[in-house]
Amino acid sequence: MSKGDLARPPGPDARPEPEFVQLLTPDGERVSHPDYDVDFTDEELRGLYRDLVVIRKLDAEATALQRQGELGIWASLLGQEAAQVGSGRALRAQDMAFPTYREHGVLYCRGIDPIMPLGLFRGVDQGGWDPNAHKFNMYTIVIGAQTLHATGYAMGVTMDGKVGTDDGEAVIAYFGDGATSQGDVNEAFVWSSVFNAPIVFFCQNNQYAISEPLERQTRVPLYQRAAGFGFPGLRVDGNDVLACYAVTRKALDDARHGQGPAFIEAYTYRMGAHTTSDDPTRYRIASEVEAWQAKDPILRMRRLLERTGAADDTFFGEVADEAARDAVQLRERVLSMPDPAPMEMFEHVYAEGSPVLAEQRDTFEKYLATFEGGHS
Ligand SMILES: Cc1ncc(C[n+]2csc(CCOP(=O)(O)OP(=O)(O)O)c2C)c(N)n1
Ligand SMILES: [Mg+2]
Repeated sequence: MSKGDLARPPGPDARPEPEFVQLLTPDGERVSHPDYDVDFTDEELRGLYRDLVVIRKLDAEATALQRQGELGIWASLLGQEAAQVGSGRALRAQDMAFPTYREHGVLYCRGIDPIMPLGLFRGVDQGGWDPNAHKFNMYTIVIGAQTLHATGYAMGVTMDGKVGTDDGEAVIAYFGDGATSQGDVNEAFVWSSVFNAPIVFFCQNNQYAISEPLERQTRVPLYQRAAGFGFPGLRVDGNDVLACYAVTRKALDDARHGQGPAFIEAYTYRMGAHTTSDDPTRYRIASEVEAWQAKDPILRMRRLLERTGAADDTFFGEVADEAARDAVQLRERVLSMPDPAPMEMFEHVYAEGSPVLAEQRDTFEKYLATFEGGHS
């Protein structure tokens, strides 16, 4: 067998549409599903549309800021807005979320000021915030690590007796398709399953782990992995905000009532680069991206609102203006972030300090002192 025989199955543009839960087609047509038919009021639909537009705009602004040298790096959510808004709006106030580095939309839906993670990407702080204050854990860059943190947290929720009622707490752990190959994630599945932890594993399958396509992570649909661990798994159209909301709400409610974990595979597509350090034209072709643009999560919501008369041009114009204003504000606030003094990076690393850190601190301090005028 030659190396060329390690053939890949067809890529995500050539594969037939997978089976998944869908409530809104790319044409903006509302379809029903026997298990997940949620009724949304016109106001709720307009609210979801607004969320999608605002986070896309904020995300685009952050990408522009990085391109202008104002952020060190940015991980864009372009294309994944529906997965994030749908699941993010499905969370109840008492639920706890564990994000990766890309969950800006979930963060926004939690009611958190979108400026919060920007200090991390600008390099002026270490991205620390109080997870309990927002019920939103810190951004986690170590692939898959947060699934174990979330599992431990969820086991703690059970031990605290906060499971089994309508106002019980549930946990959601976000991760990507690539992360499913990590040992941590598989360990999280085992632990959460055998301890019946109140956790929803929300996998945004955006088809790539940097340049590695899905075919290099799995030969079975990801959601089918759940069965082997002993909990339900399902696939949802990740570009359909209504379906993402419906399946996540149900899985969270089942978890809070003591029915244990669930795995949701949100089948979506990363329309931009992995991060601003990446050039996706090196590993994927334009026609693939174009095929997914036709399934755009925002476009289909707009079509639905137009089709049903739930919104008019005045509304669409107002939302666009609001998003633009939010983006300008975000920019102004990023530009006015003060630069920290160089030595500040050693603070808040450990609550009680550490000998290794102290040594690094001393070395760096001596190094800075070699410059004329020392440092502040
Ligand atoms: C443990 C670990 N290994 C490798 C990396 C480098 N890395 C950063 S993002 C990434 C790909 C993640 O892909 P996926 O889980 O699909 O998430 P996505 O970025 O597509 O949202 C890798 C390998 C890392 N951050 N942590
Ligand atoms: Mg991915």
